[in-house]
Amino acid sequence: MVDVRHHKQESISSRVNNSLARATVLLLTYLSISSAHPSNSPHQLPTIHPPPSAMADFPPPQDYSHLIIDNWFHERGPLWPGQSFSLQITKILHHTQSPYQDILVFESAHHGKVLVLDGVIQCTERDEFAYQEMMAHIPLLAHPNPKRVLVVGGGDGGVLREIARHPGVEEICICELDEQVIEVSKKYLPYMAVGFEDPRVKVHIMDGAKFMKENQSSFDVIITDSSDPVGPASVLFETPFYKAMHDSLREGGIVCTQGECVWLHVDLIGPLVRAVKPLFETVEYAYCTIPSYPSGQIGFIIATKSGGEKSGRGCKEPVREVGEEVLRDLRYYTPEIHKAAFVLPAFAQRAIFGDASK
Ligand code: SPD
Repeated sequence: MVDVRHHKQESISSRVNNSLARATVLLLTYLSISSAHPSNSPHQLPTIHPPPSAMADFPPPQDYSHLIIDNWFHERGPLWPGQSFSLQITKILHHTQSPYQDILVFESAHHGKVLVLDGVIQCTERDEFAYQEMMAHIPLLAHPNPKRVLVVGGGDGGVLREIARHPGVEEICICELDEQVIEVSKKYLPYMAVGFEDPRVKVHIMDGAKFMKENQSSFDVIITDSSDPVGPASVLFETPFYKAMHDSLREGGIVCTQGECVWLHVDLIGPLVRAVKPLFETVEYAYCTIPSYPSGQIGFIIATKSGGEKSGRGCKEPVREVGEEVLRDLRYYTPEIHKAAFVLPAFAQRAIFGDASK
């Protein structure tokens, strides 16, 4: 006899899988078509744009104006059900939809300027340094000699600003899909977009996975500064993307990716860490506190490729000293907080690594 309940569940899940597969095919088809045109900035390589026919296939972005009520922005979303963080708006500086997403910049009453993409806070002037410093300095200082660094996403420039503090880094590539995020950040958020001014920075307006495929065994550190796994960014939280990062690393290379929040997302983080473990020599998780992200915390998945002089050591301790003049300018990262960031509360340690003692 056919178990109707099981059959029904199966057909629902196969429908979901089919639509996910269709969406992925659409996205990949879209991302794989590109053409080059020159850029105006002296520091940028020629930028690469999809042709208009491909743009037509991309799902139109939604308008998130409904999150603004009586001069307050309310961050409501499916990844933090039943809770909402709100900021008082004193002035809306920019609100448009790019071909990819809704882009909002506003001046807030107590958090300075705020960048919001598809209704989700990406950075506030008051606390952005916590995330950007940790995301950049943990992998860079866990690597003995990083020369080539890739940033995937990160169009506001904040992570670039932090990487640029490292004199030993020779080249910093950034792959950002949405050129408008870069333009808007340069106009309204110069304290982060200053990162684009470093002459070592090369900008590629294209899909990170495609870029990595074309640049195998090329980078010492790859940082994926993405938004959350809803819509186009969801592929960045899947194993094929980690495989692409692994293959684009040099021996002993390190990846550091936006790893969501243990209070809200251990059910996403645990399976992802376990899924990518066979690809890398070490896979670890660190976090920082940051009041304007959901539940006040965000983490990083940090993984190393085998080989290199520090093989097998993982990233829990810095292997180089950062100069006094650099440390003086940092507001969150210290060598002590580098180590402390990997110490997880018991529930998170168990859920992600299955062991509370480490
Ligand atoms: N929940 C929001 C997570 C946003 C992470 N990316 C922020 C980009 C800052 N450069």
